[in-house]
Amino acid sequence: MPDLILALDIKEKKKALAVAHACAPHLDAIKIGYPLVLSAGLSIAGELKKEGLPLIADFKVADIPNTDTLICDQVFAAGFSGIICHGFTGMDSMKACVASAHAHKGECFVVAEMSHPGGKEFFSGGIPEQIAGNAIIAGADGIIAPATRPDRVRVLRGFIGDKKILSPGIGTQGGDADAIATLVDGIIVGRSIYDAPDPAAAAQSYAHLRRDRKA
Ligand code: OMP
Repeated sequence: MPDLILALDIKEKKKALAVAHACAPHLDAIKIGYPLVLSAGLSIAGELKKEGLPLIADFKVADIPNTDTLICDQVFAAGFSGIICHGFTGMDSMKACVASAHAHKGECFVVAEMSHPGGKEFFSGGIPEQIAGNAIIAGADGIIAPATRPDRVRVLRGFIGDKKILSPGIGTQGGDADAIATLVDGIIVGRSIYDAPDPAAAAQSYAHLRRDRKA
């Protein structure tokens, strides 16, 4: 059963910290990216770490290897334990992100196929399969694959074996958590939790899907 990863895409620092704190008992990890870091600064990672949960940096890193390394090294130095990068940049760029992650005892996840409607325009025609396969060759710890298309997640699973699949697109984007839970290792949920009238209760509503942490 999958981990529950909160996508904390809130711009206001105070609100972000409050939502993280309220939801923390019901989460397995928190993912932040440009929306929060651009407004609150990278040091927000240190504050969120106080919740005692793994922190994933969603910067969808997509550059030449040297720049990727410069980005990833700063991310891990700030306290993150995982990074999301793109795979269309090629094997050398992916390897740079993986090397930085593993040098810091962190994890690297590669976007294989995106969850939004436009994600089908270029993440199609065998490309996601190729990215997923290359991500594994590059040593990545897993891929990002769309909860909005469980059939595609099933296909991509065939290319990555027992590496992790983290899956966004649940709730607001239309994906069904129950339909995807048995196929993936982590479900990523943002607005359906943080925009709910009671974010903690919304996070708790996924409890039946989460791995038994004591098992
Ligand atoms: P909600 O749609 O609000 O649940 O948020 C989904 C989160 O997952 C956001 O942080 C997105 O940036 C992220 N995401 C996708 O929605 N689709 C993708 O294909 C990939 C990601 C991601 O890499 O996390």
